[in-house]
Amino acid sequence: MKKTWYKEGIVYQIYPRSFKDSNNDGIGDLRGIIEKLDYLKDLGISIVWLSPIYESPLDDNGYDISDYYKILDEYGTMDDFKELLEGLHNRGIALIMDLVVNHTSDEHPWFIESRKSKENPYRDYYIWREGKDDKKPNKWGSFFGGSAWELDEATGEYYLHLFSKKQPDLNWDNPKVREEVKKILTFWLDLGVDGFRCDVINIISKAEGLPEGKWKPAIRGSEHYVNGPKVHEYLHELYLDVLGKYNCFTVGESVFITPEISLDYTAEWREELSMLFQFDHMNSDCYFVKWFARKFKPVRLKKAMTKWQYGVNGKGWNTLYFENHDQPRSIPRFGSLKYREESGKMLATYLYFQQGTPFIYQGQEIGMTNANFTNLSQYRDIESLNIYRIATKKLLWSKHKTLKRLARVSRDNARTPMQWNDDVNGGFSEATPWIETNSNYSTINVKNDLKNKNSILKYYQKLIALRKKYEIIVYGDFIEHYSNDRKIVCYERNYEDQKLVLVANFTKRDVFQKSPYDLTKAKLLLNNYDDDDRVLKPYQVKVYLFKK
Ligand code: ISL
Ligand code: CA
Repeated sequence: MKKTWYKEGIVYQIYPRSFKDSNNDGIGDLRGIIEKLDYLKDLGISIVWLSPIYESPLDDNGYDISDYYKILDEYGTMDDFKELLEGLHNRGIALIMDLVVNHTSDEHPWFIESRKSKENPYRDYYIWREGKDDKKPNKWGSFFGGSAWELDEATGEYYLHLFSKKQPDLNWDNPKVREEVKKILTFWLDLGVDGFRCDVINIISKAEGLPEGKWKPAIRGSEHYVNGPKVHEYLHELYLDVLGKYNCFTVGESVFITPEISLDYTAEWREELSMLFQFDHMNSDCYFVKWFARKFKPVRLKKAMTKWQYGVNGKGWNTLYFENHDQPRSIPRFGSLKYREESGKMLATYLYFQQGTPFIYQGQEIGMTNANFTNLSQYRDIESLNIYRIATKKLLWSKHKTLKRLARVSRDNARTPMQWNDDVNGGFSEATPWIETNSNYSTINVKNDLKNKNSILKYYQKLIALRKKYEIIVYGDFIEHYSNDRKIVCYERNYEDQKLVLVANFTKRDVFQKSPYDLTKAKLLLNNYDDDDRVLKPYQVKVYLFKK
């Protein structure tokens, strides 16, 4: 397997709107990130992924871009961006940008032109269709609920939007669109960025004729664009014409995908993408989509994680993540609020000792928890607001039930301001933030965690340092033991003359430690408790190193 910097790297995702506000307007910004560069360096991460900072009307917090070459005013200027990039590079940290090119904003000049007339030169940049007998062209659904089609008055035709109606899908079959994407990539790479996180990249190619979609538990119509007919051709074209000429890396967000299919994107010889995000483990507490809840079971999480380890290791490259800006916080989800510190450390260890590139989402490293919103007015996320409307009006869920569901799964759970200290608004801003701060900032914050030597943050620093020190954590193989055990986790990694063994308790009760090896013969590398005996305390995790 080829060794590369991005396999060895540790990524930290910044959601700029909620990271740090430098000018007290309640909105995080680039200068706020610049203030925190040393924090990132001390954490030990080596790559930053910046969620979108481009000009946008913010219908979907920047995942609706109206100018790919301009920084949103609220976030700063191009000079601020250059200073940020230089500040990161000076500290040995790479930067990857979010590339959102399945769709643009409806306020992008291309779409403004496109909707003007059927003859407009930009018409074919997007996907327009006539209605069928006064109805929508087909029954495809949007990821955010409702139809994926919107009627546009000017020409009487419908345009496709797999996300909000302010996010029209680009027509990748138009070579001009692909040239525009290459121009965008080249522009940012020439500025010095080190790669891209490619938003919903496996849905850019739609089946010819846009055939009717079958109703499925997932999104209606998705069988006609998930890993669509030309997706590999288009990604390979981007690689040949642009990406392959730079020492950059790409991580593609991919929905409804299997390990086998993922290799078609990431096997090195394919020359497409470096790695993918997948969602299987995100379904360990729901069915297909998060709105259909089921109880979290550790064994489901283990099965999903292990499936990807076995399916991809040695052939492609995995990503390791539990959190991002679209997911609720992982501690209340997979761990326990009662054992916040213990389970936060255990989850990190279980995840980041597997093979793949680690992704840490801002606030995860201090064990931030869900927003606890109880009122609809507290939510900002377009998906949450849409779903609330649909659930209460169409599915006739009660308001109470819908709000309870949102409190558990809403994307806003991850978007509350970063908690820096116990000053007003957690030190994020002196002004009222665009979204409420979690009131637990007085105890859960960076300042406290830096003072306390047993904090989650200190533990993350230690874990990251270990990943940098031991190649086995990056490149070792992965073998799981006791995969059907509902309480414990145990896996090993092997590399050259070394073996790592991880044992962990995924429950709130003491359990007896199991291991296929005599652990008394190994060196204890990491432990989230002080004691090391044969009983695993609630959410205890230990990692041992053997020299063969
Ligand atoms: O968040 C989800 C469900 O709650 C996902 O279905 C999500 O919409 C999907 O993973 C795509 O996400 C990405 O593209 C969206 C954007 O809203 C997300 O923030 C982004 O991560 C549209 O650009
Ligand atoms: Ca600001």
